[in-house]
Amino acid sequence: MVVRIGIIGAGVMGADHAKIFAEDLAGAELRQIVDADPARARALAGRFGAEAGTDPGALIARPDIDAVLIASPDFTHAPLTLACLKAGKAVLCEKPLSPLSVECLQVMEAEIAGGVQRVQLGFMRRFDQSYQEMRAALCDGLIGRAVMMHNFHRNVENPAAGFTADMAITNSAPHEFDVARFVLGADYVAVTAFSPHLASGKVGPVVMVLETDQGQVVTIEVNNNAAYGYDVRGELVGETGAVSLSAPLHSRIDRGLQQVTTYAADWRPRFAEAYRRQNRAFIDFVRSGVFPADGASAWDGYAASVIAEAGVRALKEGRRVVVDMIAQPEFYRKRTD
Ligand code: ISE
Repeated sequence: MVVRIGIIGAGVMGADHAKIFAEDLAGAELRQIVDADPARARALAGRFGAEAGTDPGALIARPDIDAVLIASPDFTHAPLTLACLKAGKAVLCEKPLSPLSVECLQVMEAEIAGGVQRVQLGFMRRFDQSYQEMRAALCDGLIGRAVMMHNFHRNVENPAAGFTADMAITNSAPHEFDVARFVLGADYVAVTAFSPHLASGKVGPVVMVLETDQGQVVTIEVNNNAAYGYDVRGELVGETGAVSLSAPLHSRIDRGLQQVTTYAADWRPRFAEAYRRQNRAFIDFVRSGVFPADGASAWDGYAASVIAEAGVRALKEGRRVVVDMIAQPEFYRKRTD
């Protein structure tokens, strides 16, 4: 079965997903790309021989589209996911599912009411080889019981005018919130947050300390104005050993008494293979109806949103905030554990 895909949003991530579905994966066919900007939709659709449009509702309603990739602005993710569920379409939604946990709950309620799991969330780091090896080392007992996980997430500069420290928590940090849950198999119980000041007046880094329900500590630094390059690092510390992430490195220049390696300008090269694996898993999910073993569900989207809200409050109020999650519904337990 060829999975016929529609993409909502023709920005950076819409374009990346369009290329993956159109050129990198067998079994997927790109039918339509819509964007609020008709010229942007036409330009991207034209590259891949897909139709262009501006109306997400019309795309979701098309009987010749099986599955929808949502890559529009964060605040549209939950309403569009709900529309897809109503139309019985499978969805791969870019993170976050919503910046508001209450909207994630609405998505979960709608999915549960439909009785079939259809929503996969774009937490692609779960499919990254380095995080997978980190998790496997822990599961295989190579480092003993996990004690701490340290995470560094640095972007060259923040994405757009209007970016705030809160958005570092609701838009960038969800990757770490999710992948640390994935690696540790734990949930969060509390968070504390700090934001050192930058003399440049730009949005400063946000540093969070999270406590898990298994007594571990997770540290997260998100710096959206690191200036020097896109840099993601991480280390999982166990009682008898530790595992560090290692970014793929294809070359190194030695000259003038120096050894030089380069950084990419954004996250796409670092996680290119993870995106391909994630989207491959989504295609398999649409065909088989079996939710991907490593995939992030609407429940995982909710978990990331709840911790993000607690992180924003912790930063604003300058105190430790307790994380208040609902119990995991049976519907997600059966399929994702
Ligand atoms: C962006 O939205 C992403 O999803 C990237 O993966 C991340 O590195 C970046 O910080 C986010 O703003």
